[in-house]
Amino acid sequence: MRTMRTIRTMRTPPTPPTPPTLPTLPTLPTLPTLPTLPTLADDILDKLTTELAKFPGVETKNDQYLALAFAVRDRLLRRWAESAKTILTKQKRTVVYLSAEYLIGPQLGANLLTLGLEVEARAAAKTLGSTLEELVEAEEEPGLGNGGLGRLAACYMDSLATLDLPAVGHGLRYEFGIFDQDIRDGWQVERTDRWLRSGNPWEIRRYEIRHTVGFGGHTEHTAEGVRWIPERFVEGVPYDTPVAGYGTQTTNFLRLWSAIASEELDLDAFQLGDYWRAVDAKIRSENLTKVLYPNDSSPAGKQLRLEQQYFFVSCALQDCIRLLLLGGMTVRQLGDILAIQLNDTHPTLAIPELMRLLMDIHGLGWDEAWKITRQAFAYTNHTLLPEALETWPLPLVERLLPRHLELIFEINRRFLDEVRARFPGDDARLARMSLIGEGGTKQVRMANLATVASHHINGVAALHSRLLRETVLRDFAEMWPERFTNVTNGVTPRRFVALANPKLGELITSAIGDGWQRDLDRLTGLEKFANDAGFQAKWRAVKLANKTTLANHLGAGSFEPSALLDAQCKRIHEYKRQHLNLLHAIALWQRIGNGEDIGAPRTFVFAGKAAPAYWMAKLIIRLAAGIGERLAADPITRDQLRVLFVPDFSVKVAQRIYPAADLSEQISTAGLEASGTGNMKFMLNGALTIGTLDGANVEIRDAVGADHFFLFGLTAEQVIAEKRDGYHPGRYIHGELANALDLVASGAFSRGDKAMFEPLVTDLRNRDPFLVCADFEAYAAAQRAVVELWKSPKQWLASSIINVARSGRFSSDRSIAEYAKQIWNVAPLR
Ligand code: NBG
Repeated sequence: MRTMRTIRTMRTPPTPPTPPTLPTLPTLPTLPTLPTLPTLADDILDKLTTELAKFPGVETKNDQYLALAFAVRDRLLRRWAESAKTILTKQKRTVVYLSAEYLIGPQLGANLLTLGLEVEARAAAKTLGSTLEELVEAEEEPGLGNGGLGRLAACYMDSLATLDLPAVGHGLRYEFGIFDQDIRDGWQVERTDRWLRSGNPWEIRRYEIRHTVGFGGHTEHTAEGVRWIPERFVEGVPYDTPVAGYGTQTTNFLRLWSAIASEELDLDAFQLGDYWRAVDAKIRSENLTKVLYPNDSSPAGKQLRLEQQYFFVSCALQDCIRLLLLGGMTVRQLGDILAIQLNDTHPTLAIPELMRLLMDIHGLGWDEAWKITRQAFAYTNHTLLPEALETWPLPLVERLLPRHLELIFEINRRFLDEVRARFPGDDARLARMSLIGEGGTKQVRMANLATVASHHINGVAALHSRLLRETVLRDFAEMWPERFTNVTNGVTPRRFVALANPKLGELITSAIGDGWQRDLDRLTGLEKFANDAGFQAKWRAVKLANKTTLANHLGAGSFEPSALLDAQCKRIHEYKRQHLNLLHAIALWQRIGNGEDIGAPRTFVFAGKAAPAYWMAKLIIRLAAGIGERLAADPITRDQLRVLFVPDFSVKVAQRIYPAADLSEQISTAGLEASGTGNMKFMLNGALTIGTLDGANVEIRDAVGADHFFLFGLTAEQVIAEKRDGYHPGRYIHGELANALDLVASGAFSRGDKAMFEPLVTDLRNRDPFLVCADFEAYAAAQRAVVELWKSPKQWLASSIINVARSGRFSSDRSIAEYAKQIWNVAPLR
C-alpha cells in the first residue's frame, strides 16, 4: 500500500508550498527523571547486541567503536533534551549559524573529553580487548569542509555551547566530503571520501521534519501578491549532531540537510517500461548533497553549487520559522529572536529567501520584511582574494531562482536610490556598489548583497578587517562605517590542546590548575615558569615525546625526534608560499654540501591538499616530494635535513602534527591570508612562529612580543607598492635563490626530468605574483635567527612557554564572546 502512495504520477505540475499551519507548542512537561545509566562498560556490551546485533567475540574494531559511540551519544542526548527545551520555552535570542562547511573532526575523543568520560572509556575498551586509542582511531572523520573556514565554524559551534549561548548550526550533509589525498610518485591523487560507509553514530535523522525546496519555473504577479511556480522540488531532511559545551550542561546541535526526491518514481515512465527514466528525477534530486566542492578560496561557479547553497539556506530558514511558530511566536518576531550569521557569502541567498518567505508565504509587506531581514543578518568575510569573491551569472540565477532574482533586483533598486541620494552624480560609485556586475555576462555580486542586508560586517583579523574597509568593501564602509567591525578568529583549546596534546594539557594543569580549558587567559599563569629549569625540562620532555609519537606514526626512521621540527600545514596555495619554504630547504641543502654548518638538524613537515584543478599547487606538492626523496637519498645530508610530505591533511592528522612542531611557518604574502587559524593552533602547542605581517600573525606577534616571533618580509603596503611599481622578480634572483631555482630547473628533484618543474621556475623567474623572490633573502635571514635561538635550548624553551602563556586571546571563546556582544546581542542561557 505504501508504494501506491509514494508512486504518484509526475504529469501534474507540482504544487508550490502552501503557508504552513503549524501547531503551537503545548506546555512542555518536565522531563522525566531518567533511570541511572549503566556503566559505560555494561552499556557497550548492551549496544553491541541491541544496536549492532553482534555478540561479544565476533565484533570488529569498528563495531566496538560504534558501540562505545552509541553509549556516549546516549549521554549527550540527555543533556541535549534539557537545552532544547530551554531554548524553545525561554524564547531567547538564538544564534543561527549558516555555513556551507563544517570540518568537525572525529567526535568520539572530543565528546569523551567534554563529558569527562575518558577514564571510564579507557577501562571499558580494555574489557573488549582493545585500547581506547584503537577505538578513537577507528572513527572516520566527517570532512565536510575544505580548510580554515569550515574548521572555524566547528570551533565556533564548540565555543557557543561552552559559553551557554543558544545556537543552531545549519549546513549540508555531503555524502562525500573533501577528497582523501594519496601521494603516488610524488603526485597528489584524489580518492573519494566515503566517510559514511561504516555508519555515523553521532547523527540523528529527524523523520518528522522535511522541507520542500523549489527550483526553476516562473513567477506570477497577481493582485494578491506574487506566486513562484517552481518547475521542480527537492525535499530537505535534517540530520542533527549534538555539540556539547565543555564544563556546562548546554548542548546545541548542528543540523545538516540532505536532499531526497520529492517524488519517488515517475510512474508514467515506469509503466512504459522505462525504468531508468523513472528513477532519473530521484537520482538528480539526491545528487544535490552528494559531494562537497573541493575548492578553497575560489568559487566553483557551478550550477550544482548554487543549488546546494540555496537548498540549505531555504531548509534552514523554513526550519527557523517552523520553530518560531511552534514556540508560539510569529514571523514578525524573527528579527528579534534570531541572529543569523552568514559564514562567508556561500549562504547569502538566505537574504532573498527570507524576503520571499516573509512576503510571498507569510504575507508581509516589503518594508516590514526588509526591516526583519536587516535585523537578523550579519556577514563575515573570509577573503580578499579577488578571484574568491563569489559572483553568479545572472542567466543562471534567473533560470534556477526567478523569484529570488526579482527580489535581488528590487533590493538593488532601493539600495541604489539610497546611494544616489548620498552621493549624487557619482555614477562610478553606483556601478561599483551595485548588486549586479556589468561587463561580459552580468552577475550577482554576493558580497555586495550580503553587505547591503547585514547589520554588521566583519573581517577575521584586525589587518584583514582594515583592508576590507579600505579595498574590497570600501564604498560600503564609507556609506555605513558603523556597520563594519572586526572579530579576530580563534580556535578551541579543548580539541587543539586538551585532546590533541594531553601531555601538555596535564603539564599546564599541574602548574596552574584546571580551568584554562574554559578560560584560556589563565595561561598567563605559565609566565612565571618560563625560565624555571625544572619546568623547562618537563616542557621539553613533553615536546620530545610528541615528536617521537609523530615520528613513529610516520614510519620507522621518518625523522629523528631531536631535530628541529619545522611545519607548514594548510591548503596548498601559491599565496601561502609553500614554495618559498621549499626553496629555502634547498638552500640549506646546498650549504651543507658546501661544508657549511646549518646549526642544527632539521625536519621540514609539509601537509595540505591542493584543489584538484589547481595545477600549480599540485606541482608544489610534487616539488616537496621530489626534494624529500633527494634529501633522503643523500648520505651526507640525510641526518641533518629531511623534507617530509604527510599525506591527507585532516583534523585527525592535524591533531598529531601540532603537538610535535617546534616552528610554525606562516609565510603568506602580506595582505592575502585573511587570518589563519593553524597559526594559533601551533602557538597553543608551544611552537614559535616564523611569519610575515599577515592575517592574525600581526596579533600573535603583538601578544607574544617581538622577541618571541621571527618576523620577516614585506608588509601589505609594501607588497602593494612593489606591484604598483612594476615588480620584476629578476631583481631579487641572485645568490642562494638563483642556485636553488637552477637546481630545480636542472631536474635535481625530478630524477633528471627538466620539464617537470619548468612551469613553476619560469613563473617565479618572470612573474612571481606572490613575491616569493622579493621575500627570499629576508626569510633566509629570519631562518638563521631561528637556528641561533634553537642552539640555546633554555631560551628556546622560555620562548615556547611564553608563546603558550600569551595565547589566551586566540581561544574561539574570546571570538564568540565578541560576536555575542558586538554583533548578535545574545546572552547566555545560564
Ligand atoms: C579562509 C582564510 C583564512 C581564514 C579562514 C577562516 C576562506 C574563504 N577563507 O585565512 O583564507 O583563517 O578563512 O576565517 O576559506
